[in-house]
Amino acid sequence: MLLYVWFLTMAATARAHYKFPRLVIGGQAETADWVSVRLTKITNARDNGAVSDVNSADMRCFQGSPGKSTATVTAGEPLGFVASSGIMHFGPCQFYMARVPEEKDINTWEAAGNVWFKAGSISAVQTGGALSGSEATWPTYHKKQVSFTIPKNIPSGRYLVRVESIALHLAQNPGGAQFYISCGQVNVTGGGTGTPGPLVAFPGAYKANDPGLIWPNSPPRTSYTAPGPAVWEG
Ligand SMILES: *[C@@H]1O[C@H](CO)[C@@H](O)[C@H](O)[C@H]1NC(C)=O
Ligand SMILES: [Cu+2]
Repeated sequence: MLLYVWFLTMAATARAHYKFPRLVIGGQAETADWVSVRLTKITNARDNGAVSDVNSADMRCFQGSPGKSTATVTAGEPLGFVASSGIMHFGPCQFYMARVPEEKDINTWEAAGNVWFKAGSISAVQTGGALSGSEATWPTYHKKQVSFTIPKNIPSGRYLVRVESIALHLAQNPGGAQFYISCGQVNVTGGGTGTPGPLVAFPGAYKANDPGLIWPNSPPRTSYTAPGPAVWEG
């Protein structure tokens, strides 16, 4: 009986997790799984698990294998990620981009150091009253895909695009937030002459006790700011 309950609990836990294996380009075309998105570690790619240590190198791309392919995208157009089995926990979804240096291979470039700027953030919506763990507060909760607009003035070229869904349901204490992460590989065309920033590092950009990584059960929160720098508006 105990074993049976344990098994049901584990199965429910596994179902509640997710991953981001493919891109949605221009609001329509979906790439195949793990082709223009770097394959994540088996804990995510097979088991749908999350990163919870903000100091881990897994905070970068949760990467298991090098990339394989690069998708062509257009500045000013939407770029999305499909959440395989849906975004099953409440919290913000954010998008970061890092320009691949000219001399580097996009499939193997590590994107270490201060190379990432925030390109999009879908965070809590204050609709009056307290914020809660509901779809009304978190627009991405239970969605099958999330997207942002590639900044119009971003210089054309090759970029890694990092999607991050921060799950706050167990984040009552530092270290409880979960990060569902993967990195797409894109060649941006039709860009401009902007200078994206500020640039931050993963790991490094977040601290376990950042207010945006803590979600007290009570009293209910009335405001929330997602962690990391401001979105570069281009
Ligand atoms: C990126 O797109 C541009 C414009 O189409 C093209 O000239 C360039 O070769 C592409 N680069 C890569 C690495 O695909
Ligand atoms: Cu989960």
